[in-house]
Amino acid sequence: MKNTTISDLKIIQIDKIKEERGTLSVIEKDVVPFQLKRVYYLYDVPSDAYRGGHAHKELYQFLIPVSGSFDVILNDGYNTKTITLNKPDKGLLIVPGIWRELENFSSGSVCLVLASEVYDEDDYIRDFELFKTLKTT
Ligand code: T46
Repeated sequence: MKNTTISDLKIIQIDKIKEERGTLSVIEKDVVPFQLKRVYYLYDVPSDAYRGGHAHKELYQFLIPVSGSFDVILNDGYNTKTITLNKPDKGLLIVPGIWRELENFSSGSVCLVLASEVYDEDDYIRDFELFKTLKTT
């Protein structure tokens, strides 16, 4: 398990072109520190639902609240931090080795995720006690 901490997480400003006819945001290849291999998005999430509840061994992800808002609770085995994502021009880079939980989704919210790898269930750690043990021993 990577020896990463909460301080390795980053809020990244996404360029935007604001005009009277609306705003366009763009993410080019140097904005995130990985090569994109997958995009997925969460939507129609009930306000009382809980997503995540795992860590990744190798995966980097960039989460963008393209609509609405939600909270991301992050844990590195020692410390916890909650970040509210609510601006479509600000995304959160989550490095490997960080436990994440997503909750408090606003009505109609959409979480777009750029990921560094294709889907691989073997990259997940879904047991928090195991995660803590791997991070702290
Ligand atoms: C993360 C948070 C933010 C696939 O088949 N392909 C995929 O690319 C993904 C992401 C999921 N799935 C399947 C696996 C499960 O049967 O979709 C189902 C739901 O996946 P999961 O329970 O992992 O969904 P979340 O929202 O709890 O977690 C997802 C990502 O898995 C995770 O990496 O950080 O969104």
